[in-house]
Amino acid sequence: MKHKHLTIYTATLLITALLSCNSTSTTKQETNSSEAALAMVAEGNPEVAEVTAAPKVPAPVGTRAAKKLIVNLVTTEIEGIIADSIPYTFWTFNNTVPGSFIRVREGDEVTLNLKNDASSILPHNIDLHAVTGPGGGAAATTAPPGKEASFSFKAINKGLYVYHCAAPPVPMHIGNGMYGLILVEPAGGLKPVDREYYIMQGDFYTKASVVKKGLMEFDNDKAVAENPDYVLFNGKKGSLLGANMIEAKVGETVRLFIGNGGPNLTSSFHVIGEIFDNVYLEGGSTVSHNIQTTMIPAGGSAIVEFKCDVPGEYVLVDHSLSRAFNKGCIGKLKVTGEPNEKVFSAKTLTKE
Ligand SMILES: [Cu+2]
Repeated sequence: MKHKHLTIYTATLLITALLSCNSTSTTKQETNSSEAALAMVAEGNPEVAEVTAAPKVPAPVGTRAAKKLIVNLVTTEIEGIIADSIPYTFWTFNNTVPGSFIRVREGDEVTLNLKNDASSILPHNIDLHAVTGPGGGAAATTAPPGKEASFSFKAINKGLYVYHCAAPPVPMHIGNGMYGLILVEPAGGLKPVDREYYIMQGDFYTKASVVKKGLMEFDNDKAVAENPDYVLFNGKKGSLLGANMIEAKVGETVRLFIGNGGPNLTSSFHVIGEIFDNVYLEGGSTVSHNIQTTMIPAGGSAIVEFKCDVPGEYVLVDHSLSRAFNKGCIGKLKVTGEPNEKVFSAKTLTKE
């Protein structure tokens, strides 16, 4: 017995030592990663980056070297439909909620040009969480209506980051839809998958506009109380339903870039009938496996990956379910292909 105890004790010590050694080296590697990205030289002439409206994402960076990129965004104040033919005054980056998806590689040197459309009433700017520097670029890019402002940054930390307008009052600018995602891919790129989609959750607080009959606009009292009328994927009820469902085929791997613009609520992101094989927690470098629901803070993100094993319609929700079933936070992934009855069989047993 004594010998057995000693063996278990020795084994425990060994495992503890290995684990602590591993965690030390991981930390060191991560520190060196941003240092390595900082040292990368982005050569050649600047190129205009491809940006996309949700649920589409730009092409992966693949194996290309670090380069110089130009990202052009326009801020606008426009009327759009929030739900059931109800118009709402959205404030946007590139006329969409969420704003355009930006995809860069670590080590890239990015010049961001922010033009505030001449039809705007207020100044706007951009704070990118992927930026290391004061305000994430907010002060540097503050532009009155009709003006343009620019700044440059080097993408030194890989991950999936939120960007948003940070002009005061900030909750109002975000609450009107001024947010989006920027992905900083690692050198060599993320592992290829069959399908990638861009989805952002936001909470919306509405009241009747005094400017135009029937039009809705931001309600500050409801925002302060954190009691939204709508919680939505991609800025519109039904944006991922019916003809707008995202799609995949049986056997394909799917990667979702999920963001939460807020301005207030934390999301409990879940896909009914799927288990996430991989989740890049909070959009960072820690990858967890076999996750049912992942928490996405306001101003945060997650990358989720899974393989589609059987056909059907899979419902995307914030698992704070009143938001899904009463406030609009619901979407669908349609998977087509052959059934696999080993994985799932819908045969029901009837009792006489
Ligand atoms: Cu703004």
